[in-house]
Amino acid sequence: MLAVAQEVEEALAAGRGTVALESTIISHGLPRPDNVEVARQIEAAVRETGAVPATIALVDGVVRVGLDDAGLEAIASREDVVKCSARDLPIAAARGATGATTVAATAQVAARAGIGLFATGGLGGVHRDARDTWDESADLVALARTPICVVCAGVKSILDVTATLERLETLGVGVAGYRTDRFPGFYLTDSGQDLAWRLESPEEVAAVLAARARLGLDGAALVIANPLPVAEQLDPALHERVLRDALEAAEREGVHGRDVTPFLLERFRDGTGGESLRANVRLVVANARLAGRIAVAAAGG
Ligand code: PSU
Ligand code: MN
Repeated sequence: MLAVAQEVEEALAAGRGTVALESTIISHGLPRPDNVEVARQIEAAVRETGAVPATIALVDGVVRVGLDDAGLEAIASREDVVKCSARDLPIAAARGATGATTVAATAQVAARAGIGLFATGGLGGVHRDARDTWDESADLVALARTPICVVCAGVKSILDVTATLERLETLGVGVAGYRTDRFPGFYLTDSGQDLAWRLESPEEVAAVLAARARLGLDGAALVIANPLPVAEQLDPALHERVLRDALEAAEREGVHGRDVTPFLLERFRDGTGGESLRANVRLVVANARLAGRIAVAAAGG
């Protein structure tokens, strides 16, 4: 039920840098038909650093660690792709279904396969109406018990960022800014929240990962928060406007459960004339590149 691609298996056996990539961003986070091209771009960004990409997804009942081009096509274009968090994977796998893995599912599968680095766009977290809805992404608890390093542009800006940072603290998930003292805001460079730790290079991140392992504190994830450069962020005023409309629409239409995040991202795309999409692609590619560089440094250069 779990198949590691030959290239990934060889890289792991040789101790080469390997980077896990999630697939929900492809199937549910980015629009067709360009999403498959973006998936290839993300993999290429990892390869440029000398590391090996391993996109993770469920294809016809098999959890694949490393997809070939047909696998990427399937996840990007098939109509029957289910968004799978960790809890969904066994059910979907037993049924022979095809599914895309969220951060929660990808992180857990990657760690099982022995992969130490993971790149995504923005983590899931605490939703703005969580006091009433209890909507908090399973990404948070999964990271609390998964020994992996995740490179992301913070958490999605549709969320309650302050509450999400508090939850990450409670759950024992390490958070450090990459060349920044401020927690990034996904589409925005800066979420407005300060960070306690700042790391300056892939080597410095690799040293933290080595220390974590030596201290036996590798039960939980380390989040490396990598901001978009200011010149590449979404216009903050536009962001504010579209966010308000998107949240109102979700409430009006009674969207809930795993549909919330894809719904809000799609509203953002429409409301910004595609600007949010371009920012999302830029940040995920940048995160894949940084994860590759960290993986190579952690593997000894
Ligand atoms: N990052 C992106 N786009 C996405 C996601 C992350 O740039 O679509 C996905 C990830 O798979 C993440 C999921 O785990 O959104 C969060 O969904 P939820 O809020 O339902 O846990
Ligand atoms: Mn949710």
